[in-house]
Amino acid sequence: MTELILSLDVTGLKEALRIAGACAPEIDAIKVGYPLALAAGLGIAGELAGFGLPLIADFKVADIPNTNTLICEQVFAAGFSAVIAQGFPGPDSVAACVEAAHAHGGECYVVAEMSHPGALTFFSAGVPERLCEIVAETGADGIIAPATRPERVRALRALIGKKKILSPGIGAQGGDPAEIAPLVDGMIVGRSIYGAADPAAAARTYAPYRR
Ligand code: O7M
Repeated sequence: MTELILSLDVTGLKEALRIAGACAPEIDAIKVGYPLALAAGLGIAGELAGFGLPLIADFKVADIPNTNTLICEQVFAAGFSAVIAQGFPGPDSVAACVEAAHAHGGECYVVAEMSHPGALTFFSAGVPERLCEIVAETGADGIIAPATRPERVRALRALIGKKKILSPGIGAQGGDPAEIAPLVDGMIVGRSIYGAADPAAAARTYAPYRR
């Protein structure tokens, strides 16, 4: 099953609810990041709950373990079902997110490699591979890996086995859904859906890649 995760990076509450409502039948989850959470507050999770979809908090949590715990407690108390953490602060910081997520029946994903060109400045030379080891060590639920580099997704899949891969970079960043969908568990798509004149119709174009 390859899920379609709408990255709802809009900054107006009404716009967010309109797009989420229109797209809900066509998608499997909604990812909320800083643009919408900073604009609308963490209560956005409660506002979106009515659509009945899993809500992923993309706060790329990257602090010391105690602070990560405090952040994740807020995320899950607000009603999110998953959180995304950075792995580079180290295994104890990731473990804090994983423990908070699992204590609430939620999930934690770790960014293994980012999708933009400049990501290779630091997400290279064995770093993503080491981050996958941290995912295994901490019991995290999966990784974020770049749809813009399918060959890297294949390499990271070999390391993480059956854990989930959620993959951004499709559409606006050039990633091809036909190529990436068979490799991953979730396609993260933002602008090419929420920026379309008809977001629901845009979301429907991904239907052939949802297995
Ligand atoms: O489809 P887009 O390019 O409009 O949006 C992609 C979304 O995925 C957007 O919310 C980004 O912040 C996010 N993202 C990336 O684009 N690249 C990454 O490497 C990682 C993420 C992400 O979701 O990290 C959890």
